[in-house]
Amino acid sequence: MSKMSDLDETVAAIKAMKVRGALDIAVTAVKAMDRVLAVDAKDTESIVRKLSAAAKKLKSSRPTAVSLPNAVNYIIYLSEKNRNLPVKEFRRVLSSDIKRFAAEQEKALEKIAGIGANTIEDGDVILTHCNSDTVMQILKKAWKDGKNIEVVCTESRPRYQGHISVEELTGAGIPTILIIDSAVHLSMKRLKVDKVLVGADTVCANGDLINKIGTSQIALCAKEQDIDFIVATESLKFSPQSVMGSVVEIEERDTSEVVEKGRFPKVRVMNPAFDITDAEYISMIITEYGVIPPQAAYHLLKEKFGWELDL
Ligand code: RUB
Repeated sequence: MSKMSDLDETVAAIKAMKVRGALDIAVTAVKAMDRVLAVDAKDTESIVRKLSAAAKKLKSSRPTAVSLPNAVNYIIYLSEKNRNLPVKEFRRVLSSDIKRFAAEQEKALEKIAGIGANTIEDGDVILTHCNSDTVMQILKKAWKDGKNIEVVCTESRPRYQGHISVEELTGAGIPTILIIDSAVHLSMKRLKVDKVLVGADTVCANGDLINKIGTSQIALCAKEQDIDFIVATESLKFSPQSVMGSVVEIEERDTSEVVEKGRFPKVRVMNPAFDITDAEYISMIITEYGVIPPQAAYHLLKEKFGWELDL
């Protein structure tokens, strides 16, 4: 069997969720593009073509988190802008732009951790779903700032990303409670949850949130119990495509993640990986630019993605 290329390995790792979480997926993808720059090529045009083919493959690896196309399209935009440069110069400029872009995402995460920690109060009980690096950074920062918090993690079936959150939080010394996904409503009451804090795969122009399956049910429970439902996300996860009317594709994953193949031969098994939470259930969105209401998503998009939107 022939050895997989570096790019194919990255695509396979994202598909298999060895690399997961919207931000990590985006940063891993642009780093793979940086390595494409180094492959043999006689002129700039052939690298531009290779980058564009790589972008297509990377974007097809997982369909829902918009951070992936946003990041990859940005690198393609830069490559188009610089395509008249001699090959050596093109490589140098693009590679440093990619590194700058990846570093900016790290900085955005750090900034959000600081802003997010300010929204947390001493004694808060916070419920989170799945595993968002952005949420983890906020919780760890709040804890480090001396806020005595307790975190409730859902399992997040079928892939149990909640276990990753539990490991991270307990590793930082934060008191943590693990619940099954269907115990959210009961636990909110029993554990006196003060806030829900989740990450994002995509934020649409109308402020709707797309995140791990089950998020929208948690938002409904929070609304019913008058608990703040807060989203933490880098601006990279806002969708310019949604401004142009596109609907975000919800990933359907293999049903073997839910039940072994052939167990219920006459049953249609479904495995949607994400769902949509209506903007009206969201109290605020924490971004690296500060805390905004979901209704401000369109303005942030125009500001941030002007280069792509051409509006
Ligand atoms: C992960 C998920 C996370 C967001 C945000 O889904 O829904 O909440 O991606 O994560 P999956 P982050 O496990 O299917 O990738 O803040 O790390 O970008």
